[in-house]
Amino acid sequence: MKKILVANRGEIALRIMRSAKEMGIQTVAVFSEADRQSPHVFFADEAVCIGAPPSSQSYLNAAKIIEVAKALNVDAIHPGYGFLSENAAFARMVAKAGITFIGPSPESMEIMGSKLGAKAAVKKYNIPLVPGTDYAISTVEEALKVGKEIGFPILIKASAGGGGKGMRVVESEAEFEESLRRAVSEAESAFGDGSVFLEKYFRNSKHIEIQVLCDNHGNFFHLFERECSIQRRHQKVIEEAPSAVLTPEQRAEMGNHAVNVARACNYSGAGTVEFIYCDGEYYFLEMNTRLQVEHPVTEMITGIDLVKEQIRIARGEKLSFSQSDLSIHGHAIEVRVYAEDPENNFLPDIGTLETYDKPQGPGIRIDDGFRAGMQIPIYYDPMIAKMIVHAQTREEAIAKTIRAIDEYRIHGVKTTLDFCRYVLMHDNFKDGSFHTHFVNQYFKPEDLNTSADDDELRIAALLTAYLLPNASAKSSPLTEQSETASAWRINRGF
Ligand code: MV4
Repeated sequence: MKKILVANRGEIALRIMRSAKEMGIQTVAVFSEADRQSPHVFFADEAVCIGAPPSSQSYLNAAKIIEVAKALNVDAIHPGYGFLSENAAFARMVAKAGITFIGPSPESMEIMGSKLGAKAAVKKYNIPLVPGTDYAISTVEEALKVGKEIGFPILIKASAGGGGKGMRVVESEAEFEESLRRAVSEAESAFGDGSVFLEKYFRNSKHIEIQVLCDNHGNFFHLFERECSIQRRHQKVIEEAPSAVLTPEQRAEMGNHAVNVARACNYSGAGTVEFIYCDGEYYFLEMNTRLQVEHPVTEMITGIDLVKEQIRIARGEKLSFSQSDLSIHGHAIEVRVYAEDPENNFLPDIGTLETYDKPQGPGIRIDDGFRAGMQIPIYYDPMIAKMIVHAQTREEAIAKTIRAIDEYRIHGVKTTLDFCRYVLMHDNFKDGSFHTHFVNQYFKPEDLNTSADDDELRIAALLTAYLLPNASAKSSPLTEQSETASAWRINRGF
């Protein structure tokens, strides 16, 4: 494997290319017209523009990407996450072109792409499943019968859904008919497959997922868990490893179950098995057949470079370690820095990154795909960066993450940094008792106390400097506006 094309953009494209380069492998970037100035384009050995900014005309254009790969004599394609990463048809096209797809087989992707297919595949292993149906429900009569058995609330899920898409909560019998009809018709139009099934709805649950790595020589290993409950609208914002609530016994059990889920679909490569955790019990939900956004927290606690392992597995190599070689070192937290306004319902806040200064120091890793002066394009996910912090204990990791958030300087767009600080300082985050509804349950925009805009803060900083010349060791507020402004914000008791 001498040359890899990365069919992705932004931080993940760069992150994949870095590992490839360290392995002595050449890299090819593809990019849309909106990403001409992106770091991944400059980092790659070769880069090709594949189309207009909308994903459908660039990063989702499978035929174009394969055409570029063939023209440049590429040996393998890494899809990253999102875009074509879980598209079995794309994986087949890649193989047909004589190119290695860095990921699982199309068959594994298809089994896990169907939630009912996944339940059927894991049946022969004793994996805890959520009480509910392992078959598609088509009539209200069937649904009501199941409803009586498992009790309300019930969650209707689309078999072809996943990641929160195609779900509907039913609170009572009276709502069932209407909800079922809507769920089927939504699933039909969104996925072209109207199959839905029922599950007992666990209202206060945690989302815990297990990282697996599997080679093509019969090795199926797990790399412990990630706790991903802090999310809004099914978009995670803070993840950590390990979870604050699992016992060592549960960790080992869940790891075994995850490995069996991987076995059930003859998995190859890096994958993630999702569980729901409620009152000390856990149940298998679904498997994601790709590298996940939050994979770095696992890398930090295990010392394993997941992308390098993906590449080695795709080259046909055996994993060089065994399950007993793996252990957890310290604690890692990832905060996602989105160009979004937490005070305005987390609406994307696009614009130019006027200031972009990253925090530094031991245990801090920033995976990003932007430089100061760049525009955040409107066409894609508005994630600016992932900041991953590693320390000896959970408490130290939280304190270090807060310190690093305070050090991050971003101006020009609103970000989720202040929101992440709010979460990290919350008692329910500190004691580990938070659930997937943390944001809806606790967060109010007023909690951020950042309503003063930059101009107000600059004026306040000037006044502070004039009235209290010795209040701060900072230099002139005219040249250090942002520093002084935020120091003032902190002095204000924030
Ligand atoms: C659930 C659940 C509660 N009970 N299933 C969301 C993502 C997908 N992987 C499965 N998800 C869930 N499945 C049962 N039986 C809770 C979630 C869930 C969730 C649900 C509503 C609103 C926000 C949520 C966030 C994470 C997980």
